[in-house]
This record gives sequence, structure tokens and C-alpha cells, in this order.
Amino acid sequence: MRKRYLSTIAMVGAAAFALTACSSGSDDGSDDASSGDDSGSSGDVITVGFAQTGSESGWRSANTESMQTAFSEENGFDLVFNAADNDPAAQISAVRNFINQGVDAIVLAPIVEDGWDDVLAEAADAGIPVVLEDRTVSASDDLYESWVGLDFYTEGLKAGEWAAEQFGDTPTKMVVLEGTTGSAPANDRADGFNDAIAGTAIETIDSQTGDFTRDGGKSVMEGYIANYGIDGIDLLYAHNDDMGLGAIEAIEAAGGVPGEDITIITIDAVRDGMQALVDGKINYIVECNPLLGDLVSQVVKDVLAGNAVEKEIYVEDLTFTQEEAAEVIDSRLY
Ligand code: GYE
Repeated sequence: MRKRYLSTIAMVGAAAFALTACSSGSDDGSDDASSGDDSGSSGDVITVGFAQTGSESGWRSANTESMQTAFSEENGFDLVFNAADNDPAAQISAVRNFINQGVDAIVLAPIVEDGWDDVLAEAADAGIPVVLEDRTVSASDDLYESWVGLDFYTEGLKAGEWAAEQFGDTPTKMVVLEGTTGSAPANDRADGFNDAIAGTAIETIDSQTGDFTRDGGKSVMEGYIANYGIDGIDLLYAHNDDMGLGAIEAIEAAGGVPGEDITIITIDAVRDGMQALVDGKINYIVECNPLLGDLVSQVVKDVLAGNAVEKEIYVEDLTFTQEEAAEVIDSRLY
């Protein structure tokens, strides 16, 4: 499948375009504040219900901030924000509430991939467009307008390629800290990594979910250390920085040296993760850019204005070794 990626530069361009579009007033000069049509034409406030996953990680905090900044009053939005605390049923109820409230559009960061068919169909019946950001759903793409996010499979693949390069033919015992079970990034990051290490001497000795949280990563890693010992583990692949950071605490508490006794690969490249990489406690990070707000808000405006939008908008991710992290850490935006 061919994918179109937007680099960070293109994202800045898109943001600049969004600002221009906002400040240029009506496109045809005929916009009338009394038209009663609040479907996104300039001058009218757009009410958007945003169903966020929760607040499980540093990535999530940066994503929420980016969304709140983009969907601000100054930019013409009234944002109704809901964070579902990682509970899929609560997130479905939040979307249903948005439908009942009659918001102009719904933005959804789905906790898990499955279970969205009914409520997305209800939104469609109510004539409320849905835009997905960050994670994907298994439901038909007829049920939403567009999805803006990252290529989780390629993130896993890049992480696995680095592992294959480092360990290749050397017998290597790996443990995995998986993200939230059933979430798109947990599924795809596992698939990408496994494809990249196929045929190498890297053996997955254990793989459990740490739910994308620091506490989850720490407690699952404590269990791994109790079962296999620091010496029985060569490599840790954590599906996000926060779980890796929790695992680092567990390794240090057990008297191990993270990044030396156990090589650690994570995904996200949030500030604390990058600092641990610079400090030598993590060995490699694949980026996952959380700053999606400007792109998503532009898509929402386009959809409500009746403009054609891409079904999938991918944002490109970078990768960082310890040396590369040291060079860029001061200029990172999150
Ligand atoms: O990697 C993790 C967060 O869905 C891409 O969710 C996101 C993931 C991110 O909790 O830190």
C-alpha cells in the first residue's frame, strides 16, 4: 500500500495554511453571521467533541495539549473535551453523549480498534462527521471522514530493524512491554517488530501488557526480573517510552544497569524518554509525533466546509540513537 506522509515541515506548512485560512475571512465574501449555519464557515463557532483515550503517558499529555491549542476559541472552536481513562466502554458513551448534544463534529482517539461500528453509524445517522486522530479502528472507513496519525507498523519495523542490526546472529533473550491490549499501536508495533526480527537469533521469552503507563511498565518488568533475573534478559522492547521508563526503575531497584545489562528500545521520543536515551539508560527510540492538533483541526474545518479530505493522513516519524538524541534534545517540542 502506498502511503502519503507529511514531514514536520509539511505540518508547519499545514498549520500556516490553517492560520491563513482562518484569518482571511469568508472565502467568497458572502458569509453572514446571521446565516444560522455553524457548519464551519468563518465567523461561526464550531463545536467539536473530542473523545481522548485518557492520560496514560507523556505522549498523551503532549497530544492533548496540541489538540486543545489547535481547537481553541481564538481559532473558532468550542471544544468539548472528554478523557475516558483508558476505558473503552466509557469512551463509547462519551461519543454517544456528543451525538446527543448535537456537536458539529466529533474527533476520536480510539482506545481500542474494535467495537466502534454501532456508535459510528449512529453519528453518521445524526449527520455528525467523525475524524479520527492518533489510533485507528477496525470499522469500515465509510463510517468516518478521515484519520490523522502515525504509521505504527513502520515504527515497530524500525525498532526491530535496529534490534536485528545490533543482535542479528547473537542468541538474544528479549522481553516485551506491550501497549494497551487491542489498541492499534500495540497491535501494529508488535507486528512490525516481529517482521523485522524474523530469522534472527532474537527470541521473545515473554510479552505482556503494561497498558502504556509507567506504573504498568514497572510492575511487569519487576515480574520479568523475578522470573528470569537481570542476567536472563538481554533486550527489552517497550511499545512506549513511559513503560520503558518504568522498567528502568525496576531494573535499577534490582541492582541492574539499564542500557548496559539490558538493551532498551522504546517508541515515542517524548522529553523524559529522550533524556533517558541521552543518559545511556535507553539505547534507541523510534519517534511517534503527538503534535497532530493543527492538522486535525484543519481537516475538521475542511470537512465542515464540504472540501474533499484525504482518508488517511500519515505524519512521518524519526529515529534516534543516543548520539543523535544528544544533538537534538534541546530543540524538541515535546
Ligand atoms: O505511543 C503511547 C500512548 O496511541 C500513539 O498511546 C499513541 C500511543 C503512544 O499512550 O505513549
